[in-house]
Amino acid sequence: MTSTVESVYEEVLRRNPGEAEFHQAVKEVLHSLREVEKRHPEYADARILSRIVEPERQIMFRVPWVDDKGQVQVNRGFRVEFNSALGPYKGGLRFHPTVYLGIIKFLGFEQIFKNSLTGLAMGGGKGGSDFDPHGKSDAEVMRFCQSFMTELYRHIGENTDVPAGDIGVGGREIGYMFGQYKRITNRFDAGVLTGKGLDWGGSLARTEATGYGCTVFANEMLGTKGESFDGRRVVISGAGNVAIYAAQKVEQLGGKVVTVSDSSGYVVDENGIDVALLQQVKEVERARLSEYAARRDGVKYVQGGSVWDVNCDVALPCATQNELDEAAAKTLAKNGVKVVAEGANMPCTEGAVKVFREAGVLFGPGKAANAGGVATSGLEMQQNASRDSWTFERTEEELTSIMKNIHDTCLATAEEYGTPGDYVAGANIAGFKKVADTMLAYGVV
Ligand code: NDP
Ligand code: 2IT
Repeated sequence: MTSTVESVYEEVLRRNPGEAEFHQAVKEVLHSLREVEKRHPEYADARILSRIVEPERQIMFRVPWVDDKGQVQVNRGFRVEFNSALGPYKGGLRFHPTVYLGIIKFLGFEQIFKNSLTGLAMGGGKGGSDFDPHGKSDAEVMRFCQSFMTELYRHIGENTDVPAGDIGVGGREIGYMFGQYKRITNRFDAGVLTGKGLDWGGSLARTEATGYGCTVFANEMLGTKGESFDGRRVVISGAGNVAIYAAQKVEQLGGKVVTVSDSSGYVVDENGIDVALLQQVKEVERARLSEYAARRDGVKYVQGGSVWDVNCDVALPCATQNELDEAAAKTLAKNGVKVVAEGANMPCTEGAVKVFREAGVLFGPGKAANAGGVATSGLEMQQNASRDSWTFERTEEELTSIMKNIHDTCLATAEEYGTPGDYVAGANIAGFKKVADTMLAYGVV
């Protein structure tokens, strides 16, 4: 029996009911693979598509912890080990109240192709919890992280599965989890987690990597039109790790970032976002974005609303999935946006991507444009394995070269498969082919 794109998608819907985000991610990838399927019947014979949409392993577990009032709380933990053809499972942990299996599976599925595109030896995985770090004390976050790792530790390892951060998981959480892992195992296995602090095995430029990489990718996209960020007006959503460092790099490249946002609203700063103040408010004080507006003259704070109403040349969605819908895409296109590059994972809906395509707006999908974070995690693993630490400059240079390479690979692959300029097709096909060829080499496992 051979598998076709249609029948595999139907099977995914049937076997994974209610997991809308996972369906969406699978649909997009499968759609890009029609031409590949025609040219490579060997994939269908080995049922590569049916195998690649099925996680190798899914772990779900109870995470009990005690809050500051002495009350017992119970959250749910996840780790989906999706595909280890190219290397140990690799991908972040997300702590957010909206987390359920469908979110972790969409993220883990995307991660397979993203990690493949980096050219580094990393498989795909993702994990997290429906724990909400907002408003929790450091002590509560620590107790939660310790309980989470007390279960997770038995499933991970530098050659098995290497988690990192994502929404709600940054340096503080990685520290608590690494400390607990070290205590339980009595091993200083630096390579078991990435995103570590600089004194205990972390890599310079990992904090900046996703945002910097996304901006570099967008700059390459602008380059295909003979343009650059210089003098460009940029709208960024989100105010977390990815958004902050995307803004910093845009500024370095001569662009002006006029917005950032969070789940409560957005700011418009016509003088250009003050990244140092943003870091102080978000990273040091862990305050809301409204606090940024309160401390800076001439800044408009819009409660609720859509950041995509603000006109710009370049839009970088850096908050969360499906934050930019068809209506927002139409507004952006009407206002003359030239380039959209996804810093977040799947922030643009299927309808939004269609609008960009039809309007001739260049669109860089997350699995290509935000691959700088996991790529630099790969560089952190290299440094850990060789007990070395590189300079910021060397690490950033490697990151930049990986991002340019991904950009060029997307375009070359899109051209080869008959969809010139289509970064979505290019990223999906190039990411997929390496994994598929490796799965063929391994036989049916
Ligand atoms: P952070 O937790 O640092 O920041 C997340 C930001 O997005 C916050 O401003 C948050 O606002 C906002 N946000 C989160 N959920 C929602 C929501 N449901 N609605 C509106 N706003 C929301 O996360 P990161 O910056 O690390 O991650 C942002 C995106 O980038 C995610 O899609 C992540 O998967 C992706 N990504 C991250 C990488 C990394 O290395 N960190 C690598 C590649 C991709 P609020 O505080 O109000 O919740
Ligand atoms: O979505 C992502 O690529 C990440 N959250 C980073 C994963 C990693 O292992 O660094």
